[in-house]
Amino acid sequence: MRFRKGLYIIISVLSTIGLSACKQFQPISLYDGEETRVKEAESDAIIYKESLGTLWSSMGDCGSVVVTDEVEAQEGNKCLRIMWDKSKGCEWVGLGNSWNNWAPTDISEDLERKAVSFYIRTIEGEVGGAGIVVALDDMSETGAYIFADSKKYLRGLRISEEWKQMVIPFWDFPYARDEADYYAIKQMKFQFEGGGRFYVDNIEIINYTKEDYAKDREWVESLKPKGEPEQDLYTAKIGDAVWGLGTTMCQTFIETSNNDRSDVLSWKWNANDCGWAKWELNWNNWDNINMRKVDETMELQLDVYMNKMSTFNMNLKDFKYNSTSISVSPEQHGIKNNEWKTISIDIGALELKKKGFVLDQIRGFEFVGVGDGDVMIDNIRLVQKN
Ligand SMILES: [Ca+2]
Ligand SMILES: [Ca+2]
Repeated sequence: MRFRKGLYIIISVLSTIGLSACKQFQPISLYDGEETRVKEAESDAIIYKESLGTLWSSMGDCGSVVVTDEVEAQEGNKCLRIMWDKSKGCEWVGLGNSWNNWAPTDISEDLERKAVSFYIRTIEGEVGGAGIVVALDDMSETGAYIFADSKKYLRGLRISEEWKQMVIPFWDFPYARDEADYYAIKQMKFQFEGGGRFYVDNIEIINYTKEDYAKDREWVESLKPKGEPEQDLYTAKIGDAVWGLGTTMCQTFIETSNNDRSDVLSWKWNANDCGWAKWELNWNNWDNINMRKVDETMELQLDVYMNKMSTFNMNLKDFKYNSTSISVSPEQHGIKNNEWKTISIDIGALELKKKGFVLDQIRGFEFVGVGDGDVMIDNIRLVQKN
């Protein structure tokens, strides 16, 4: 153990040095240097780099995993070509490898500072995501499984023929739910779902903090052109995107955190004797919001947590005095007390065009409390329906 600790310090120091030489969004590489001591660290971090080594795959008649140099690798000369079609009747398809010579690895202290990272590109064309579930398996073969959701983990908007990095933080794996023992992790696995044709390179464990994650998501956000169909209305740092923050006779509306989330909107109101339990959200600096590409294939989603059963309305408005109201209530959306729930509102059903909305001059949502209520709201977004 003492040796490992020492080694870790060496790695940390070298990583820090390495980092300053890298571009901001490059992963911290543990093995760039020529020093042999650094090379020893490979077993701590690498799942796939150039050759298969102990990487195993189980694809049956449903696909293949091969090392190839038929395209330019993300790093080095070779990458993996992975093709699968689970509908051909395989119960399980996937691959796996240890990053620590199959010894039990205690990641309990790394939960908030490491991540699984890999690079991915399509063989041809562009897709929104890949059916890859990443698992961290413990010594009893119980794994914590998480979907490699492009919307959360891809450093980019879509998977294309360009290499893009997918980074899945250790802290997001559901160890408790899946009863996986993070004191004794044996290997990382990919489980493939649906169908896919991708190249993958540099699967490894990298240093990665919540600050890194926040920066990555902010950067991805900046890639989104205005007027795109998918829009984030609120995830964190509400800033000037709302009016109505603070405490009045009718309500207390603040940005706060609760046990398992930071940066959520907390809203308590009593509109029984008072007509001003409301706030308004504009996610384009109080300028025109372009919803031209937001059509019936899309839905509005928000995460809602009710400290007590509450009903409120969301009035969508444009700058031309058009308005339409959406009601949110426990009965309509199956919301239970003290539990986060993602609710979806069908945009098509709002019939914005029919109502004469000027779709590139949207003002935003006005939230209006009914009776009295106490809710938290997070992750308001416009997304394609599944
Ligand atoms: Ca490679
Ligand atoms: Ca949030």
